[in-house]
Order: sequence, then structure tokens, then C-alpha cells
Amino acid sequence: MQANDEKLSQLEKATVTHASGRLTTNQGLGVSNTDDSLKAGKRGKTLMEDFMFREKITHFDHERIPERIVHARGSGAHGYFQVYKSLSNITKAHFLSDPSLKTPVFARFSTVAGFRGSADTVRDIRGFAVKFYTKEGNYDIVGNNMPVFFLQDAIKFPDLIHAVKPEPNNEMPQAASAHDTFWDFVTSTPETMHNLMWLMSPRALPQSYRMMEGFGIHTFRFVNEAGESKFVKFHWKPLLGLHSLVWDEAQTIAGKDGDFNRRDLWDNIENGNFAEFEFGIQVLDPQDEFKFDFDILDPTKLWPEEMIPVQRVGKLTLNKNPENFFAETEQVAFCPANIVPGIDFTNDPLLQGRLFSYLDTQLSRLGGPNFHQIPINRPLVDVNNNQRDGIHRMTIDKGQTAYYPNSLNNNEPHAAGKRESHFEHFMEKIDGQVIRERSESFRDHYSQPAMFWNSMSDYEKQHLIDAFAFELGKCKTKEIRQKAVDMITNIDMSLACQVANKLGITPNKDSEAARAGQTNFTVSDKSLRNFVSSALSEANTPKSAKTAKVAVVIEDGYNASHFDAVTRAITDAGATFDVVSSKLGRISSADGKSAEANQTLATTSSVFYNAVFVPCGKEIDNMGKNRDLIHFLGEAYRHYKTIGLAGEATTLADAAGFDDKTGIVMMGEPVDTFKLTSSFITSLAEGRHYTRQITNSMAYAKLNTL
Ligand code: HDE
Repeated sequence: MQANDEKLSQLEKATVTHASGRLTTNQGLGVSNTDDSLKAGKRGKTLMEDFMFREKITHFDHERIPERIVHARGSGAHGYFQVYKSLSNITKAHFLSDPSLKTPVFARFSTVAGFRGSADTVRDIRGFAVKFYTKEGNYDIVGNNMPVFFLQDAIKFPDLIHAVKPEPNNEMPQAASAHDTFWDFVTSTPETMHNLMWLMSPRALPQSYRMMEGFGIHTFRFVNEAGESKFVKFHWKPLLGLHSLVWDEAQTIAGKDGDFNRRDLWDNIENGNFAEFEFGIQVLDPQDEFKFDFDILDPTKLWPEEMIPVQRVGKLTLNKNPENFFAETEQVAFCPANIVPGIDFTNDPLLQGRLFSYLDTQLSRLGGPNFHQIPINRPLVDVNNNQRDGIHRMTIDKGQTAYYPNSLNNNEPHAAGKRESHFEHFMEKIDGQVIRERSESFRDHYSQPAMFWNSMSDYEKQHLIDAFAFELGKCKTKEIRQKAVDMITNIDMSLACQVANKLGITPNKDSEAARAGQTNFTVSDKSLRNFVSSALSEANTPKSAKTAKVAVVIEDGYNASHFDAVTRAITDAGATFDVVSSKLGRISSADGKSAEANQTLATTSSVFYNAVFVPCGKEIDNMGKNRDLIHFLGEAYRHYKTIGLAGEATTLADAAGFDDKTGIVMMGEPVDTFKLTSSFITSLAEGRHYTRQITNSMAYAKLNTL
């Protein structure tokens, strides 16, 4: 029994298996031949009369709907949400007040800029959208994997997206921000600086959707039964920790398996490794609204966890793949305005714009006003109102009245009474003049980016430097590169200098671009500029070997006892492995045993694994000369992965150029298999070995000498 049974059984009712039965037209007419069109003679023209042909082709011609204008590429899963303890003291939301309640959910993870068929592992923000099918109606948290956004006002969103999407004259580049129009826009819009820092960090390359954080970004409100309100920010914390890909690895994966993140989510759910996230809240008393150096309504700012702790109050478990991608993942319609009693909006101008945009875009994407009746979008509670008709209406709404008030049907459906669940807007006091301007309190665009930079580990800092240099290096317009570097001087001089150095330019901290966005802004005593928030660095995340994937590379003559020991240890640690060899099929060990190779060095690549292990064997000399294997090992080395070498396989360390032995677990003969495999698993559980020194003399250079 699934905890999300109620929603799944609702979907089940809309499911058609097509498992058996005669072939029919859409009108139910039996069809005996669907392979030949109706022709005037065996070699003649197709006849207009062929309604079977016309029906089949017409349907096919209309099988696609417009992809999402942003977040087109996505992957979804079903699951459930459960709160740890009642939050009824701060919110009257029913699904947050009862720890015994399992609320069904559907979640969709996405990239932003790429088209529907683009690769998963591009540098981009990831969408993290969750639809809760609650007893009080559908509630959506439509968030991202970064806690801040590029913009402070929704009216700028079309400009941002036009700038980041492929350029309009030649539709290039696909799913990439590394081009002139994006950097032209952001260097003219200093409020983008904080999100840019996140985009240039490893956070933009999640290793797995199961291993990324999620954020509601905006400040929302909780409201309790007594009508008291608190400001609140939403977080999703992955139980497996926060883990990212290396840039070089992400690019290789984009070529070798564009479905990498989608496949990972799908396969793990199929294997029972459910995706789990804790729900976190940061709660702020309204009296503290003006206590900080930043405006709490500004979506380009985060609330440092060290100042306002994240309380983990519940858990999201994604435990079931969709039955049909189109029906569920493609047709699901999220909307930040889908809200339940106990939760409310704030004046954040970005949120305010989003409250309009989603329903509007779905009208054209899903073809009309009845998309809420599509099975994946249907609430579990009854929908009862006087809205009628429209394209693709799926219910037969009975009765004479479709208006209120009415006497012919006793005023039904009636306005919800006090004791019936209903939504009431928080009675916020409004007092202001109509004005098209930005608040002064939104002006500081550089303190939080500086905090982000200061909170990074050495590896993350280097990643940022390389990412800025790559993206700006791809821009053809020199002035844009210069502007970007000048603006970065406001964040950190050493970052600006190191990026500038790679671009062959000199930062100018007094240029117009550097000064833009600083108008009237003085850094106050409370500035977060020098604050270090350890929650921002991936270095401080939980790590484990659970669900990791290991490549165990063997050739004929391998050592079966090493192989058996390591594969057992991998399985015991909750990880999985592939047996990789030069050929598929049975590989024979030195002592007459065998193992089945399910991948070859040609069909797979080290980028698909978290670690590599080579049990020794009598073929080891040949292995040392195998370019594919040395490339495989060298790549794993450059991507900071654990590498295990047993017995004679230790000679591969030299052959592959492992000058720095950090994360290289090896033991020559005689091999103590228990000790070696335990160290291997410990090292695997530590995640990547970012302190490993990688220089150009290693790995690649060795490869060229073969
Ligand atoms: Fe969205 N966004 N967005 N966005 N957004 C859409 O709605 C929009 C923003 C986010 O898996 C669209 O159904 C505006 C922030 C996600 O189906 C559209 C603004 C955040 C998804 C839209 C923003 C998001 C979308 C396109 C500026 C994180 C994918 C298709 C104010 C908090 C949901 C659609 C899914 C999708 C508008 C900014 C998250 C056009 C106007 C900030 C996860 O309505």
C-alpha cells in the first residue's frame, strides 16, 4: 500500500491499459488493417474517403502541446508528505497540523533555459515544484534549487528570459547562459549579481535531483487560527546531502547521456531508493521585519540560517514514477497562487507577478480554461462552483443553475460557512501611494554575493572563478566581459582579478559598471558582507555511500576473491555496481570462476560512477596499456572520485598518473581484502576528494604516452 493511495487511485480511474482488445477507431469501430491506406487500386492514389487514415494522422499531427516557455525540460514523481509534529501554533494549514496525515504529492524537477529535449546536466537553475493534494485543496510550492532569484520585480522576467534563451536570430546556444545576450542583460542589471554567484557555483550542476536543496525563495506568511501571522521561508533539505557534478564531467555527461538526472531519479525510485527531502521553515516574527540589513521582501536576498535557523518540520518522500510522462509530468500545472488556509502571500513584487503568470501561461500551454480537470491537476476534494463550459470540459455539469445567488437551487453551491474549510486573506494593513518605483531597501546588490563568496570552500571558489571565466570567455563582446569583471570587484577583488586574468583584462573598480547599482547605498554596520554562512557550502553537507554507483573493472584472469569482497562490501553499504570490461558477457577469473560484464569501456564512462575499483589480475600489464582503461581511470581521478586498486592493479596508479594519492585506496600483495574494501567504502562515503591536486601533467599527459 502506498501512502499516496488516494491520489493514485484517482489517477487509476483515468488510466487505460490497452493491454488487450480489438483495435478500434476513436469512435469504437473495429479496425482490421492499420498498415495500408485505402487506395484506388493496389498501386493507386490514396482515397479521400479513408477516414481511418485521416483520423490516425490527424491525431498524430496534434500530439504535441507547446512546451513550457521556461522549465520545459523536467522530470516528475509521485510521493507523499508528512509533518513531524503539529505546526498549528503558527499555521492553520490542515496538512501541516496532523503528524499522522500523509498528503499525496506530485513533484517536478526541471532546468530553466533549455528546450524540452535538451540535456539535463547543463549549468542552470533547477526548478523544484511540489503539488500537495491536501484535504483543503491543492497547494503548490513552486520553488528552485537556489534560495534567491535574479530579479526583484516580475515585470523584468520576460527581459531576463529573452536574454538567456537561445539568441533570436540563430537560435543558439541551446540550454546555456554562456553567450552575449545573457551577460549583456545581467551586467546591465546589478540586482542579478547574487543569483549569478549561485549560478556560477557547483549548485548549478546537481549530481542528482535526489541530492539538491530546494527553496520557496519568496517570503510567505503563516497564519494560525487566531489570525496571527509570521513571515516564513520554505526549504527542502535532501537526506542524502547536497552533491554536485564537476564541470568537465557535466559536459561529458551531457553528450553521453542527456537524460542523466531523469534516469537517476527514475532508476532509483524503481529500485526502492526513494528520493527524500526534509521540509524546513525559517520563521520570523513580524516585529522583527526591519531588524536586518536586507529587506525581507527582497527575493534577491536569503535569510542566513545562522541568524534564523531552519527548523526541519516534515518529510517529502518520492516513491513512485509516473505511468505516462505526457499525462502526468508534461500536463501537470503548478501555480504559486494555489494556496490553502493558513498560508498567505507577502508584498514581494516578484511573487506578486508570479501569482498572475502561471494560470495565464497554462491557458495557452494546456489549451483552455479546463486544465484543472486533467487527472494530474485534479484536487482530491470536490470542486463545486458555477464555472461552466469552455474547450475540453470533461465533466457533465448537471442542473438548471450556474449562477449565484439563485433561488432555483437554494443558493447552492453556497458560500462556505464559518465552520467549513475556506480561505480568508490575511488582513494586512495597506497604506501607500500608487508608484512605479523600487524601494530604497532593495538597493544593496553586493553584500550577500560577498557573503556567498566568503562562505565557499577552496574548491567551490575555484569552480566559481573557472565558471565566470568560461561563460565570459564565450561572450564575443569584449565590453561585456569588462563590465562583468568590474562589477565583480564590488563582491571580491581577488575573484575579480582571477577571472580578469583568465580573460586577459584588468578589473576597473571605478568604472561606470562597477558603480552602477551602488547609488545611495552605504554598507551599514549590520552588513552581511563579511559574514560566513557555513550552510551555504557543499563542504558541510551530509555524505554517505548510500545509492552510490561503482564501476568494478575486470578482464579475463581477474582475482575472484578481491572481486567478491569488493562487490559484497558495495552492496552492504547500500551502493550498487556495474561490472565493466573490454567486452560484454562472461569474464573468467584466474581460478576458473567468472562474472558477467554488463558494461564495456566503450558503452559506459567513468562519469556515470561515483568510484572505480580494479581487482588485480594476471592481465594487469595489458590493462596498463589499455588507452580506454587509462582514460577511464584518469577521468575518475580528475573528477575527484575514489579509486580502489587491489594487488598488482596498484601499478595502474603510475600508468594513469595518480601523483596525488588523496582518495586513492590501494594495497599491494598480499591483499587484506577486509581492510582494503572497508577503506574503499569509507573513502566512497566521503564523497569527492576535492583536496586532490590535479595538474595538467597528470592523467592526460600519461594517456598521450601510450
Ligand atoms: Fe517561474 N514560471 N516565473 N519561477 N517557474 C513558470 O509557468 C514566472 C520564478 C518556477 O515544473 C511558467 O507553467 C515569472 C521564480 C518553476 O511545471 C511561467 C517569474 C521561481 C517552474 C513562469 C518567475 C520560479 C516555473 C512557465 C518572475 C522559484 C516550473 C511554465 C516573477 C521560486 C514548474 C509554467 C513546472 C514555471 C513565470 C520566476 C519557479 C511562465 C513571471 C522566482 C519551478 O508562468
